[in-house]
Amino acid sequence: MTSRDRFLAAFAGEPLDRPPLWLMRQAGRYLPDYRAVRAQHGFWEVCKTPALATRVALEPLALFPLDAAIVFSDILTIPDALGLDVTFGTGDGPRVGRPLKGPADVEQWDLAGAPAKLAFAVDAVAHLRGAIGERALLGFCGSPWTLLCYAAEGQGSDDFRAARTLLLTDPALARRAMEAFADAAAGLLRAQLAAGADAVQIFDTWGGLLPRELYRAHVVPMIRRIVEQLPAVGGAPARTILFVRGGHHLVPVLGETGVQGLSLDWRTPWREARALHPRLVLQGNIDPITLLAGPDASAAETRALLAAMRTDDGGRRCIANLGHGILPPTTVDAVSALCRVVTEAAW
Ligand code: 1CP
Repeated sequence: MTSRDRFLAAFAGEPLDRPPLWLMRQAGRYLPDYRAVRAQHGFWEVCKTPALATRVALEPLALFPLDAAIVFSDILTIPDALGLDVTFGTGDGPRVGRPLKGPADVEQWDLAGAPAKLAFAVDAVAHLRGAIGERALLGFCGSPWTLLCYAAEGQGSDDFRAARTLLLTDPALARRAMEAFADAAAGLLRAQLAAGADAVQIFDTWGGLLPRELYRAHVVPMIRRIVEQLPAVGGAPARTILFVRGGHHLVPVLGETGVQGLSLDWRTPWREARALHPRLVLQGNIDPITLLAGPDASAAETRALLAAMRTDDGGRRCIANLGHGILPPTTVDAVSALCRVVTEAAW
């Protein structure tokens, strides 16, 4: 079974020889070649130069037996393309030059011009597709809610109170902004699928900040809005995965988004999610901190996860991954230990 076949079989609900494996944020700051590239080039420059984006996306595939590549880009490409002017300083997080302050801002966002400004994130997919052989390929975007968090706050935050307040004080404006993000995201994902992505992941990093009923009322329809704009492939719905960080309390309503797969946060018990969603692909969900605890801890945690996966449905519809992205101090040895347990799993 090739890596790509294994990944597609997980979505088709077919038997697996073992779960396919990839790792959120598998490219990036924990890798030596990535740091070398970043010493020479700005972050947007790496994203917007297909040869550089491909080089950093390939580095983890050369080091680890991963079944899938994810295009090198960022969720904040969409607000930047709409005109919010996103920059990354050295060391700190993103800054939004033109944050969302009121209705007049949304009126100025350039939805019509976004596809041309996002063409680099489609070219990067096409470039990577040609370089990864029989591996699966993922495109991605940020969820409209998580993009609203950065747009309203203007920068990173622990609690994103500007966006959460906006949702309560001016839900109509929050909705207009999220609809713009959803439509731009759908356009990007459609183009990435057409350029050779096998699946797309929607990152809702800050979805877990919302209580269930607010999430259901305001965010679920926005994820649906994206999913409904993606074309079917060979009679089956486009392969979509939704990751909601801190979203344990939201898992019961996430099926209403229409996605085909859920990427579970590390705090969500695998079996609880499986009981709620027997037909969805589940992905996850090793705690990234486990990797900081070293190779032995990583291997033990991975074995426990595989045991939980195997008890349901004969181990189908599973993707081995982390419960959030790899952290910068992670060692190559710890990642290797995790990968070895998955690739040697008896299924
Ligand atoms: O070199 C650097 O310092 C830049 C660090 C970096 C990297 C490597 C940023 C800035 N973005 C990325 C790439 C990236 N971002 C990828 C592709 C790499 C891969 O996975 O292999 C992906 C999928 C993302 C997604 C992303 N960006 C998310 C969602 C996933 C998650 O981790 O929760 C979020 C929230 C962002 C915003 C962002 N971009 C970069 C930073 C430092 C941040 C976080 C800002 C904050 O603290 O709020």
